[in-house]
Amino acid sequence: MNAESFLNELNPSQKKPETAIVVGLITPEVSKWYVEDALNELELLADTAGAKVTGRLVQNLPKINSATYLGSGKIAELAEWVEREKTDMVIFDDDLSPMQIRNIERTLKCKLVDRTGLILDIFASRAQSATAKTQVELAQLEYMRTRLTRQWTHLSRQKGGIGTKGPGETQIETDRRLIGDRIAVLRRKLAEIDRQRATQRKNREQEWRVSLVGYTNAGKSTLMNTLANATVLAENRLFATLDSTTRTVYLSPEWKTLLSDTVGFIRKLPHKLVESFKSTLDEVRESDVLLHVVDVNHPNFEQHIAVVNETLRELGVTDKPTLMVFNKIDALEERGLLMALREQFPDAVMVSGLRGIGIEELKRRLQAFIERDYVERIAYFPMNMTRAVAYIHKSAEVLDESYVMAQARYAEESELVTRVHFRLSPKLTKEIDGLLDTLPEYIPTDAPALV
Ligand SMILES: Nc1nc2c(ncn2[C@@H]2O[C@H](COP(=O)(O)OP(=O)(O)OP(=O)(O)O)[C@@H](O)[C@H]2O)c(=O)[nH]1
Ligand SMILES: [Mg+2]
Repeated sequence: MNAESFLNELNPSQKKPETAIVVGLITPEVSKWYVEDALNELELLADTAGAKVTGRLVQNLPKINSATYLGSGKIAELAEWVEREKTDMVIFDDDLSPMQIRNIERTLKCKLVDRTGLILDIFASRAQSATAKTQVELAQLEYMRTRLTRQWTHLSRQKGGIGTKGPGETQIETDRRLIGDRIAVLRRKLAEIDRQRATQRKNREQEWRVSLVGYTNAGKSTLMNTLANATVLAENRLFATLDSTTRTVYLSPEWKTLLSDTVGFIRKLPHKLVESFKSTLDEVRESDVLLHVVDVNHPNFEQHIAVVNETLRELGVTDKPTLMVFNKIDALEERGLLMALREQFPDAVMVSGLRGIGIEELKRRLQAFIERDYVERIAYFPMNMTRAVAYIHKSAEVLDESYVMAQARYAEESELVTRVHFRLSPKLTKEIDGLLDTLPEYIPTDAPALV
């Protein structure tokens, strides 16, 4: 063992980061700009995973090479580069097929990583709670299994087909079975978590539930902290948040909602990962309103908005009332930009979660957004039902209350009753209408009220 590796063993944090080259492809469907931006993001992902990007390689091809991803000449060039600089790994912006991996491995003498593998790695190192860990492990195994399966079919064909099992195949079959067993265990665990969460959510059915959604690093957790006075981890790294956290937020002294922060989205987020995170993302699926947080300083924020909408669609969240929240306006270089944004996106609320700018406006807009769905009722209560009237005061917003003369159906004379005009959340209509159904049916008479 040389001195350097000895020191590394002693103090792993001193370890030199692994070096990486990131690789992307421009094709007629994927523009140069898109690839540049995707690679910037891939670098950020690599950095989050603890690797240091030392180079970038982009090729322009009419289509992805199904055997080697890049053209074979480019692969040879890359191999030389890796050799010369002693690069530890090459990270591909697209997911590689098992065949591509095998072919590239023949030429490139270093670790090969693709975008999904990288994202899964980050998720695995960031998962804290038991739920997040289970979800990530499931996604990792699903990712591995598809690769094994394809490789296995390939091997079985290579080795002469039906009935002739080579030792390699047996091993892979065993692996597949073990992975399959483990996946089944994890799925059962997650189903149990789902059940528990569903019960918890049922207890909160009558409360307004708002979820923060958005691209990773948009500032969701920071905004959560500002709105709810919370201390959720927020940092300048991708996927700082993997679990959902729920806090109470007062939009005004008498107006309470439950706000949830959750995992951020990214382009090409692996399907399996989205699926595995179902328990966490149920929070989003079952909330009443979404706050879609956007980092307007990002040069590609509009594309980020599209990716988030696409991911939501994938999750089956399509018609949720959504308020766009344009964040980090404090960092906009010119005031003119803010004006332009306001003009282009008149419905978005402009805030800075970090500096607390626009937060009151956001609360007001959110409240108005929720109140749009409120329903109005007018009810007449007999004088002895003071508790019912008090209950209306407690659970709804009373717009007007007065004493009037009214006649109950089949009654001989009119009597003095309390007339209450109120607004209530659609979540309470069933309960309140149930209460109103127990009241006598009154018809107001024109006789003036006595009081
Ligand atoms: N300048 C500025 N920076 C902000 C603002 N809001 C958040 N940030 C920074 O942006 C980075 C990401 O913030 P987070 O709140 O962790 O973002 P997130 O959306 O929760 O990210 P993930 O959990 O990783 O998806 C942090 O470095 C924040 O300090 C803001 O209003 N202005
Ligand atoms: Mg976060």
